[in-house]
Amino acid sequence: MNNRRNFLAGAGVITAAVSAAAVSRVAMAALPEPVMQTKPDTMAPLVPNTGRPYNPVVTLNGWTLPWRMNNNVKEFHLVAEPVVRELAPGFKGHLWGYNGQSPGPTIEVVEGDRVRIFVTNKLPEHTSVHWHGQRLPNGMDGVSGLNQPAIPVGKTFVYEFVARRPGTFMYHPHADEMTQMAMGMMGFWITHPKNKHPLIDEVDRDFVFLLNAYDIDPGAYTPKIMTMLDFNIWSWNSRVFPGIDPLVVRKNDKVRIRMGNLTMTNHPIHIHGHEFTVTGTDGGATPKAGRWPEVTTDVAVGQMRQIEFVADEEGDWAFHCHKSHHTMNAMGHDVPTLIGVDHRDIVKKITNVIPDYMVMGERGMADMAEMEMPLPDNTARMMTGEGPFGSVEMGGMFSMVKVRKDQNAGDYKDPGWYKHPPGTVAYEWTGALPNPQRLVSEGGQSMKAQNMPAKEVEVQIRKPNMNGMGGMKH
Ligand SMILES: [Cu+2]
Repeated sequence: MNNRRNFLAGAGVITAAVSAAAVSRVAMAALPEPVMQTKPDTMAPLVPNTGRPYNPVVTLNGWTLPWRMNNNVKEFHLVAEPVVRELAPGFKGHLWGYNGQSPGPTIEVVEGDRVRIFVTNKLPEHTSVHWHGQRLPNGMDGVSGLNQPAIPVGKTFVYEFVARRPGTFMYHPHADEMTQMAMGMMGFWITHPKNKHPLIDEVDRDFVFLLNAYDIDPGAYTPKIMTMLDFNIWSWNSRVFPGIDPLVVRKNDKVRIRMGNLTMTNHPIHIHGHEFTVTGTDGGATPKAGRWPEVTTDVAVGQMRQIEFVADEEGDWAFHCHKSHHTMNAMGHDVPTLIGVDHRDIVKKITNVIPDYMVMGERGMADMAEMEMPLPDNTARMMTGEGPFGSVEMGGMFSMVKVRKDQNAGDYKDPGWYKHPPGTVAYEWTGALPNPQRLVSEGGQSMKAQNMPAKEVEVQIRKPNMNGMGGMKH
């Protein structure tokens, strides 16, 4: 979780870097000094002090890359390199990224800016950078082999183009893509409108993050790069709940959240307590006639979505991917459903042989959140996160929009848990419970009575090596 001190420290790092970059003519002929940032905290928005003005975004558990102006060209320096990223407290990944982190820093420019990006390759193999969604000269598009030779190990290439279209974009390698994206190489790009834009509203808070996924065995540090679909770490900006910072807003703020999907499956992103509209994609601002209220929007692979809403309901509102296995951390999932099976006797016998043996899910999976099973070092609990009423039983792609009436403008620090007004929290019924009529009478609406012969026992025996049974994946 971030706190005010981290914000100020982050802002300090960035300010120092910007002023250090304002140097002599000789130095201007050289590369801009790369700025590094290795902490996983959400850094304060980088307010521009050169170039055209704009309202900066906030990168969830990330930061914006400082630039220097060189004869009216905005110069950035990206360094592609191996990084150690804390995915959640106690869980680190050995990833690849840019300038000390995965994802790389957010790049923010203004429509009409001429942009020059130096890319230094410190990876053990060649790379390139594709500027997803941009209008640019073909030779700047970054597909290695097609638009340019790949950037060899140890070399620096220069990309230069005018940011022609305002909107929400991203960048990622287009060389050995499956490996490099599975290792965490990606970043966000915002082109702000240069004038008031009829389809781009000014907002009070503007959050950005990338949806990404890894396959890291519990106890391991390096993602398995040959995984195509069966990922086990579902992250936002290479962080998993409870490591993802909340999106903190002031009541009645107009809020924009921009997301891009660089995983290998789609993510229905869902907000509680509010409705939003999708106001733009990586194709640009959505025409007003094509906007409608939603509480969930599907972000398909390679897509970006920007959603907007007025945060007019106070509270701690869940904000998450609606695929329930994407709000869990690493787990074994090749296991049968055991709900309703009482196997206490057999477990006792097995634990005589294997002391750590544990049966999952005979009453549902909720006991996973509190399980006492020893975890290997360097992993995140499958379902976790302490809330004001107990375990939140979540992991992965889960965070909260925290709406507070007393949050100051521009203040992103976590206000703690929402204090519910008396009488507004679900409570236990302590009166009499009448017997439900429908369950007592056989027949009526009951499916069991109408369509199925009543059985005393509802257990299916799985025989090994039957087609479609043993070893079946989800
Ligand atoms: Cu998802």
